[in-house]
Amino acid sequence: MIMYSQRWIHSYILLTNLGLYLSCCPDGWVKGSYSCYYPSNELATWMVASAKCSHMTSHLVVVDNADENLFLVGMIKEYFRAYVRNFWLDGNDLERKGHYVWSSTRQPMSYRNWNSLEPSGGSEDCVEMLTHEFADIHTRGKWNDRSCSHANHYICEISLSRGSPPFDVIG
Ligand SMILES: [Ca+2]
Ligand SMILES: [Ca+2]
Repeated sequence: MIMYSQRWIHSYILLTNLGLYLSCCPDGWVKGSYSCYYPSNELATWMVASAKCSHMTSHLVVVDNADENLFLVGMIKEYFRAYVRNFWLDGNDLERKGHYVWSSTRQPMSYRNWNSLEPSGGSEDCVEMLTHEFADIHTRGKWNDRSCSHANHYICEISLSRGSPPFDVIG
């Protein structure tokens, strides 16, 4: 349903290599306040999802605050019927058990939105957002640690340059 333009991605790579920054989003990406987001239709393990985002010069989504979390919930809701499972975020505790970091920055999570009784640990090392499975009006948008080999949807993120001119050019 959501497509991104390969040509646009290549232009983006070229621009970022030149040290320039984006103020608009590639085709098929959804524009937020500070980032572009790509919610996948396909299902993938956390590792594959992370690699897919890297391939698009992006990373799995890093959720910085409640506003961003709320935006993502709204974005998923808009295309709700296209999805069947939950969405991978960039977080995991693969390096140090119980020490959750954002994989792309290796920074600890300053904002967290765990569901009650989560993270439950054990063999569950990757962070998903509840949107479909285990999701109801109270838990939608909350986070759960889950086996990294589970097949989920995922959200990729590209940061927009901050302090860009106050106009939006979409596409
Ligand atoms: Ca973010
Ligand atoms: Ca869990």
